[in-house]
Order: sequence, then structure tokens, then C-alpha cells
Amino acid sequence: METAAPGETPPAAEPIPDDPSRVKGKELVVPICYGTCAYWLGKKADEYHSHKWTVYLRGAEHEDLSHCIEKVVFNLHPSFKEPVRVLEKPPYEVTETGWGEFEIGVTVHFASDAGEKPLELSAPLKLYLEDTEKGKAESKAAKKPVVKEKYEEIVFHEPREEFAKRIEGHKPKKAPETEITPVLGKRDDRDELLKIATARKVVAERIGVVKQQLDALS
Ligand code: SLL
Repeated sequence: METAAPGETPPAAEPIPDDPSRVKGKELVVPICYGTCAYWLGKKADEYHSHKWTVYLRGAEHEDLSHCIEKVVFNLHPSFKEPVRVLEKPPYEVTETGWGEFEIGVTVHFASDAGEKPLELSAPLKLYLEDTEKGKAESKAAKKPVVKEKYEEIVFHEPREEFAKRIEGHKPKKAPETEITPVLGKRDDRDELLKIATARKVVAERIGVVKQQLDALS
């Protein structure tokens, strides 16, 4: 089981020990989004609490993923009280106030019938659009939350048959809404569309070159 960002070649699959309960040649894909969303506290800001932020993990379409996720563990910076936060049901979110940016560890534990190891992800907490004095001032002036989100596809290679059946037969439902839901909205497809458009252009150019070569031969 691993993840691959769209447009990237997935890392080579780990060899799966021969397990008759696994479906040969099958792949089960669960799209997720995770990241951070931060607001400057404005007048309420003090030296150690300049921002209110949330780290989250969710289904790409805001769906409830509790049928395949047992819990999500967020590992905060040790300067926070009880830095290991365990969320056993959606919304998988932790909201805090603080002053600095750091890397948040996000460990996804799957339902026990998946028979998969936990997935280790990392969400860089972004408080400012850019880490320069100018960028910081602009982020504050914009009065808009700074959202740093990653889209990933969790790929279960040759999943256990019972698990795959359960996941595929599951009727999707929405995860509970939270304060950050309206800010995140739907996943922004612009990056992917841009990649596809670029790839199309490259392919069209190559076809042009091959056509010219063929013409030269005839
Ligand atoms: C930095 N390497 O130096 C980072 C560390 C830590 C942020 C950032 C704690 C808040 C509180 C907090 O915001 N820690 O004490 O409640 O930028």
C-alpha cells in the first residue's frame, strides 16, 4: 500500500507475501486530502499565539472515511501540550494556536481487516504565504487563511478480498462539517488540469515530429 500524487509514477510496489485472501491484480484507490489551514489572529495575536491553525486529513470529496480508517494520529511540535493527538473518528482535525511553522506527522491507521501497515504522511504547517518579511506582511494584510493542502491517492495493492468487498459496497456519506470546511471547498483541479494540458502539448509535438519524419521517408 502506498500513495502516488497525480502525474507521478507510483513507487515500486512492495512484494506482497502470498496470501490467498488477497485479490491478485486488483487495486483499490482511496483519494484523500490533507494539510493545514491557518489564520492570523489580528488584534488577538500575542507573541506565542499569532495564529490559529488546523491540521486535517479528509476524503477528497469530504466523505467520511471511518469505514477504512481506524484512527489518524497527528504528531505536533514538542512545544505543544500533549503533542500526540489521536482522532478515532472524523473529522480528523486538530486546531491549535501558536507562533511557528513546523512539520506535522500524520499517521493513518487502517481498519484492522485491511491487514495493512499504518501510512506515514507529513503536513508542513504554513502560517504565511511566503517566509519573507514581505510575504508575512502580505499574508496578514490579505486576511485570508493560508491553506497548504496535498492530494494523494491511497492505493491498496492486491487488497484483502473481504476488505475490498466491504469498501466497495460501502454507501458514501459526508464527514461532519467543521469551521474549515467552507474554506477548503472542493479539491482544486487546476494543477492537475495544467499537467494534463502540458502533457497533451508534448504528445502533440512528438506526433508532429514523427509525421515529418514519415513524410520525409515517403
Ligand atoms: C520554529 N521550528 O522555530 C519551528 C518551531 C514551534 C511552534 C515552531 C507553540 C505554541 C504554544 C508553537 O507554536 N510552537 O506554546 O502554545 O519556527
